[in-house]
Amino acid sequence: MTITRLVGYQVLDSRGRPTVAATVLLSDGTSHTSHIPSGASTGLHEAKELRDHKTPYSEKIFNGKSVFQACANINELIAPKLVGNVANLVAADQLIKTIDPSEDFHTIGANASLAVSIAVAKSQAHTEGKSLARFFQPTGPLQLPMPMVNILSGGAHAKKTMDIQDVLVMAHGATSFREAISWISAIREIATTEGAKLGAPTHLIADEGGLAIPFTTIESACDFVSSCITLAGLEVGRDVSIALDVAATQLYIDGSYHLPNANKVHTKNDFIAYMQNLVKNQPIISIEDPFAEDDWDSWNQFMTGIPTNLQVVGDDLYTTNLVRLNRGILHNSSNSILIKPNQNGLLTTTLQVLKEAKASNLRTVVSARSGETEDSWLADLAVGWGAGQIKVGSTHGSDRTSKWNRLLELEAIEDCEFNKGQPLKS
Ligand code: 2PG
Ligand code: MG
Repeated sequence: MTITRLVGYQVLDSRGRPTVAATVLLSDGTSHTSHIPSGASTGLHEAKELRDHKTPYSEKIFNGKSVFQACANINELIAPKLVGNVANLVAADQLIKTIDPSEDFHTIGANASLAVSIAVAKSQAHTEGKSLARFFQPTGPLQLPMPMVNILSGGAHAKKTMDIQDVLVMAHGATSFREAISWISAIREIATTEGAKLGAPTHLIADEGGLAIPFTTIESACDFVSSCITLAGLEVGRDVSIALDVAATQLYIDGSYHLPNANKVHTKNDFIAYMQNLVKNQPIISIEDPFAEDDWDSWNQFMTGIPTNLQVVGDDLYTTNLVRLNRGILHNSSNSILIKPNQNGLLTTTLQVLKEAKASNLRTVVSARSGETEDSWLADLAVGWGAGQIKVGSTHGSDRTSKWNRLLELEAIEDCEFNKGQPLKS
């Protein structure tokens, strides 16, 4: 099918902030739209989102956060070269790279590049009569990823009610995706009731639909979530375990790690020892960004003293960038990577990073951002790319449920297997 129009325009994300949308119109009269997410705890090495505080479009109403220039780049730079072509993801991504050859898409904006990349992928999938998941994996049973779901939020997602960004759960004892999600939504509901008993405002939710209950220590937050798992009638460690996103780049100031709620400042060596004890003493099976994005030494030292099978995930460390991933593989910095397409800027090169990680036996966790929309393409990518896990925030808010519900739909209508391949730490 041929592209007859490509239109970039501004829409709103789950934080009520502007974000980029792109719609491809095809010669059969159909249209295919993508919405782009946006982070709050963004890594320094991410591909660059273009916002109008740096462009001539800068205006007061969105305080420089509008994305009119990124949309104009789609309409003025990319559309004239794509219209008239057959919808083809690989060709579109190559074309975008010739329009902005910079490594981080700082010229046109990674929000512009990714919007087009996804809209073209959806268009090509449609042309081939497939869902986006089946476009990437045409035959064989689809693997449904293990969900990693937010219960408590802190850090940059909840005005620092906790020092760390997320306490999440993984229902590794569940036998299907729907069972995992139903267990977790029960735990999330119990956390609301139990949090209210502590006097927390549980009717207010954080950026990713999690509860922003204040906890002074990481241990007390983990104990709270463990008690909610038990109250749901599930066994901690057997059915459901804890995952953390420390988002430690946000805690790192002048070479030390600052935990203001715990009233502690740790040297690097202290913080490594603290993290090693934490993962031994709590039912934690996965820990993301325990150290800052460029503190490579701490990552490497941490990896030498951790329980077997603990999952150590690099998010800000890698920023879905092939060069940084290869450095991490070489130095044994982690055994898992978070994959966020908007940290990279294009679908084809994001997939390349995921494939490289898999080839090096790193576990892959496809992830949404804290600013999301109702678009559910991430769920299809996680499945079509065979990622082991998916993280899209909590079970609240249609920006989050759109992804869970799409995965539930795929489980209901497709030939699927649930990816339980997550050995427990010992
Ligand atoms: C993260 C993400 C999603 P943000 O750190 O993993 O939780 O947050 O999108 O704000 O970077
Ligand atoms: Mg993270």
